[in-house]
Amino acid sequence: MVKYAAALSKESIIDVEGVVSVPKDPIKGASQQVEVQVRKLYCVSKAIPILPINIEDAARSDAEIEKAEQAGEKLVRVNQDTRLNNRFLDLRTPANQAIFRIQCQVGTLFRQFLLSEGCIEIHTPKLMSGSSEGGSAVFKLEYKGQPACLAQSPQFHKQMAICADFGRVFEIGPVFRAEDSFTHRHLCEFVGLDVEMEIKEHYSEVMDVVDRLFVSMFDSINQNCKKELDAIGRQYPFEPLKYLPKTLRLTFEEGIQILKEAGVEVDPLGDLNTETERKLGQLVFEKYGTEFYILHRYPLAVRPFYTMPCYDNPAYSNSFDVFIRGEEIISGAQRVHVPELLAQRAESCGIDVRTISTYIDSFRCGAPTHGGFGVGLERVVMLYCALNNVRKTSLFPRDPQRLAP
Ligand code: AMO
Repeated sequence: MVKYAAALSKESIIDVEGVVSVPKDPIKGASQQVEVQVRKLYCVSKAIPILPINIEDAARSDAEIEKAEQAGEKLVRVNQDTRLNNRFLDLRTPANQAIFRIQCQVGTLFRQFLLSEGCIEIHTPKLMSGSSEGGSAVFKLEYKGQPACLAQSPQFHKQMAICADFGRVFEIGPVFRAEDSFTHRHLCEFVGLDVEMEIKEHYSEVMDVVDRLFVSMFDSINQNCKKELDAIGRQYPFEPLKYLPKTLRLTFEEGIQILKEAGVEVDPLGDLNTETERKLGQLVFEKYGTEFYILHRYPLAVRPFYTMPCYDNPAYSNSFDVFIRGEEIISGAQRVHVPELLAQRAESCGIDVRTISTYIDSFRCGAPTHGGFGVGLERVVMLYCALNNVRKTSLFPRDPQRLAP
C-alpha cells in the first residue's frame, strides 16, 4: 500500500477509506490536527508524472520566490502565458480558488441587491444586427446570410425593456468587444453587470443605486469572505479597499480642478486618459480618503450618442463613471428618450440611423425617462483585490491573442 501510494503522481485523484483519529503524539510542526489511518486507497484518475505547472510553484508570492531563490532553492517561475495555457491547473492554486469565489459573491450580491430593489432579471440577445456602442470594436459574423455581430453591450435591449414597462431591470451576461488594445484591463469577452431603470426627477437616482449597491457589496465581502481575501493576499499582497459609507461624488469639472491644482492640465471638454484617471484617483484619495468614487457630468462629446445632454449646459451630459483605485469599473448615464433627439445625436456621432431604426422607434410609443449603468465584473474583482491584470480575474480569458483554452 505504501509503495503504491508513494508511486502516485502529484494531482492524481484518489479515494481513501480510513479511520480519522487525533494522534496522541502529533508530529512536531504538523499543520493538521487529525490523521487518517488508511484502510483502502483507490486511484480514480492518474495525473501525468510531469505536470505543465507545479501548483506549489504557481502558488508562491513574488516575495516567496525571491526568498527561495536567494536561499538557492530550485524553482520554476510560472509565467502568465504558461498559466493561461494550462488554466485548469493554474486555477487550482489557493489564490485562484479564492478569486473566483469572490467573483461569485460579486455576482450573487449584485443579483440579490437588485431583486430586493424591485428590479427584474432579463436576458437580452447576444446576436445583433449592428453595433450598440459605436466604433468599430465588434466581432462580425454572418447570420443566415445577413451581416451581424456579437453584442457589444445589452444597451439597446435593456432600454427597450424600460420602454416595455418593466420599470427596473438588470442583466448579468457576456459582452463582446473586438479590442485591439493589449492592456492589463481590456478583454475581448467579459461579464457585464447591467442595470436600467426609470428615473423620476434626476440622474442622481441612478448614482444612488450604484452607491448603495457597491457599499453593501464591499461591506458584505469584507465580512463574509475573510478566508478568500487572506488566500489572495498571501500570493498577491494588497491593502483593503478604502471607501466611505456614502460614496463621494465629484463633477467632472471638480475633477479637472483637482488635477489643475496638482499641476496636471487636461482638456476641460475632453476625456481623461488612463494616466490622468490614475492621477486623479491618487489625488482624490489624498484629499477625501476614499479609493472608490463617482465622477459625473462628463463632457457630452466624449460620451456615447444615447447619453442625455445636461439641461442647463449641453456641453456636458447627465453621465458618470465610477472608479476603484483610479481605474474605471462602471459607466452610466441618463439616456435620451426623445426619438428625434436620439436620431440627431446618432447622426452627429456618425452613426447611420437606418441601422438602429428599431431601437429609435422603441421610443415613439411612450418612453419613460430612464438611465442605467454597466459594470465590468472582472474589473471589479481585479481592482477590489488590487490585482495587476484583468486576466487574473477572468476564468478563461479572451484577449486579442488568446482564444484557448
Ligand atoms: P462601457 O463601454 O464603459 O459602457 O462598459 C461598461 C464597463 O464594462 C467594463 N469594460 C471592460 N472590461 C473588460 N474588458 C473590456 N474591453 C471592457 N470594456 C468595458 C468596464 C466599464 O466600465 N453601455 C455602457 C454602460 C451603460 O451606460 O449602461 C457601456 O457598455 O468596467
